[in-house]
Amino acid sequence: ALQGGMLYPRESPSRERKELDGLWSFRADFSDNRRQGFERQWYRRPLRESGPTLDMPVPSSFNDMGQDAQLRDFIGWVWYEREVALPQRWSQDLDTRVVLRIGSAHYYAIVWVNGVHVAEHEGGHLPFEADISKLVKLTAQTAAGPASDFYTLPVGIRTVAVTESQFLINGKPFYFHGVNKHEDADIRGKGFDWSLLMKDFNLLRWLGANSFRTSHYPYAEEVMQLCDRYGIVVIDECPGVGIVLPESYGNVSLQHHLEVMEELVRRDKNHPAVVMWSVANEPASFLKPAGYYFKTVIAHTKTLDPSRPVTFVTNSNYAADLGVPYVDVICVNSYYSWYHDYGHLEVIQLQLATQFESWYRAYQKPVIQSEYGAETIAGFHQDPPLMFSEEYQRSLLERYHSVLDQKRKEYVVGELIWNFADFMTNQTPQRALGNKKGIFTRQRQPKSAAFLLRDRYWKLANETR
Ligand code: BDP
Repeated sequence: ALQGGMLYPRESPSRERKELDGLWSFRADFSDNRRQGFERQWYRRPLRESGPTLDMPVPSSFNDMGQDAQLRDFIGWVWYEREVALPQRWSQDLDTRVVLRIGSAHYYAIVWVNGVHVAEHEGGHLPFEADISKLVKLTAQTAAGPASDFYTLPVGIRTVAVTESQFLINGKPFYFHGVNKHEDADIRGKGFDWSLLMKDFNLLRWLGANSFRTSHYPYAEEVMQLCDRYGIVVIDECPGVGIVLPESYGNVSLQHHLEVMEELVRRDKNHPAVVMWSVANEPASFLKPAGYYFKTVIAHTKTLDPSRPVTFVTNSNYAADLGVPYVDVICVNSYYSWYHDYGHLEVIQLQLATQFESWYRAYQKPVIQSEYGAETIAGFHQDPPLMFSEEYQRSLLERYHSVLDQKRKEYVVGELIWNFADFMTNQTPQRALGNKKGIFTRQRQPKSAAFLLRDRYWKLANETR
């Protein structure tokens, strides 16, 4: 049986390799006998035509990807499908051998290419392969003629506008109920990972979030692509965080900032998910040169992209902020009863209402609560609430929400929790193994505030539907 070997696929001057890892379409066969897929021949047409499919990263554990217990516990046939565009010479050059290799598939695997059965393998772990040269050359004869250059770009069309008190998407008032994220996880840090990304998107869906801010830097392009597909609205932030020293406002920084905005707009302008640019987070916008600086960066960004509003995220005092006159939407971060008045949850409502009223009175522009939150160590419980306990985070959120509920009837157009998940930071006395303001842990398990937010976001989603 050991005819020929099975070399590990290595590239060489005579061999090319095409990686098929990434997002696949997926469907578990939940039918009673688990055999509906075979009976209805799901392999003959695109899987999505058979019924509802999920996006599933390969390689990954499908059981662990979502928030659905039925799939978490599922054992039985599952179907994976992926469309592949082959380099033209693979399908046209008659001497080129094309081999499909599966590194490992648990446990019994059947493989079809264009509806044709090409391989079957029992026992996971070990590789198996199929020569599909004939098949792909046959398909090539029947397909698109000679190609010069092909590129596909999924697009979506929508409008964005801002009035004195509203954020409009397609002419309809939009309320941001979402999160601030980070590209961060155990071990991989910011390293891109499909499994992590899918898990995060499944959590966003579970939460009922409709938006996030890419705090505090542009995220991987794959993230933006998923936002387009899943209808998650994005405030796209550049890495302008920490503009706090007077030197940061010099000409060299300014020129660089303009260049970075050019790069960001160039990369992300075709994403319908992006509805606003953020040019900075928490700069010292009360310093004298901040006025000219933000006027210039914002004006430049608007020339690059006249179709989207521009903002930066402030934590300065409304009366002292020299940059906010130039933004379209006021994004304010505040940490009442966390970085001030420690433990005094009862001051939040008054302070928050005053915050909103002051900004609105001064500028008559829509306002977003772009950060709020509390450090919370999962599993710490205290009642009455104490700082760092899950009860404190809940309580703080509830108090913010009561004010948001009044003001969103007027001019507040969004709320983004700080943060989606716990993340690593440098060491300071404020941080217990990193920033713990996540509503999920760094391992993506919910703290009790996540359930509170979930109820709220789904209510908000249903209200605006
Ligand atoms: C805000 C910053 C954010 C921090 C957060 C915090 O914008 O990056 O992580 O405070 O301290 O000021 O948790």
